[in-house]
Amino acid sequence: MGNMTDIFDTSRKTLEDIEQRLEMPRREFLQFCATLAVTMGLPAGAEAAVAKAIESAKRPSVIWLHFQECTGCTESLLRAEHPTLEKLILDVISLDYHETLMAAAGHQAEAARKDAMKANKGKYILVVEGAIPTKNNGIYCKIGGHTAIDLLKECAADAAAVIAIGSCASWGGMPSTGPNPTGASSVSEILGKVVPTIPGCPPNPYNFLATVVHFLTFGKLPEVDKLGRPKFAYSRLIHENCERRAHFDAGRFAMEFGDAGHRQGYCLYKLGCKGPETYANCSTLGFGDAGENNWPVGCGHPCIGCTEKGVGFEKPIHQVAKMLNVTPPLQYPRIVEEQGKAASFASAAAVAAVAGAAAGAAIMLTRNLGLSHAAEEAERAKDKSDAGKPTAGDKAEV
Ligand code: FSX
Ligand code: SF4
Ligand code: F3S
Repeated sequence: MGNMTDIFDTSRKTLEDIEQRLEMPRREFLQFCATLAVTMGLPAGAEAAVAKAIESAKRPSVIWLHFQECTGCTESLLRAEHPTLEKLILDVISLDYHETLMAAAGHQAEAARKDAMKANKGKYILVVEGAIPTKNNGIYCKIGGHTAIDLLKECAADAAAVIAIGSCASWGGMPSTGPNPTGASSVSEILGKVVPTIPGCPPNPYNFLATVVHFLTFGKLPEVDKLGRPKFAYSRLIHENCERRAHFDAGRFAMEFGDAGHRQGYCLYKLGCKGPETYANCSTLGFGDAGENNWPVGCGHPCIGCTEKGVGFEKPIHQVAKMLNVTPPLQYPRIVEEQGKAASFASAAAVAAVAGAAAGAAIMLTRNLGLSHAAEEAERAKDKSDAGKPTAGDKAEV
């Protein structure tokens, strides 16, 4: 790890400078900082520290490697509007090597990587997009004559921090599923240690931006879980905060695409939505500022669990999700009083009412899922007896 005081220039610029550099009104800039602070789950007032960090004139060098993937991670970052990637490149980080975006090619590109590594030894952030093939000595992904395994190890050795972006780099992603013909592996597996990961196929660009800005603000990456996922983004199930959750609790489900329930925005659980077993903040943080509901379930498609190893690209799309818990959504009133605070009669009554509602919800849940699973069992039994004949898919009927 490099010395953080070497990485950041502590001389601060004024908001006027920022206004000019980012071509963004200062009000909008401060709003952007507040949004990132909220995304990171920082306490009120932290936006000032975020703003100061972004104002810093010296930007950390970023070397971005591409291995087995579709470049969707970079594409999703290009679609982030606050700030656009150009602004991010020019003002928040110094993107010194990125194969998709750089003009250089061939030997020039190789030289750019070596130069950036040498000039920023121990100080650069290494971002890795894509899985690393390991079968047959890693020959399935080579750049400039070097295998992805060797490139990753070489670049990680002198990095201040390594971030795996996208499900491919985080846990192997789509290339690692099925028979995994190339032995696609994650960054953590190759480096033999857990690195911060931003899974998603593609991931939400704001989770990446917030992670980098956390590094800029505090000189360290955010707190992560045992899989390396920043807790601010991956500690809750999608299902806990889904806008369709009330329909789920009430037992209102879309049964097939385009039916009346689907058109009315009912829950997509019976169409195979994996929100109940997928940890991510998709239901609370829309993608790319394109407006409300800009995420898979918001657009009417079940979540396929793209962030989650063992779910995304592994479980059949119409297979119903495993219910991991029945935690009420965040927007519901909490049901446990904080310790040390006396509960008033009114709040005790409210707690009792909510607890009752939660118990009722759990009963509804069990009842609805019971119906669903019973219907699926019947469907499966029917499929077995109809073996060989075309079936109606996995659509459950109640
Ligand atoms: Fe693609 Fe990235 Fe998916 Fe993988 O995102 S969107 S295949 S996670 O590495 O480019
Ligand atoms: Fe939302 Fe899917 Fe949960 Fe239904 S099952 S509430 S669509 S996350
Ligand atoms: Fe992926 Fe599901 Fe979010 S498919 S983008 S984890 S809603």
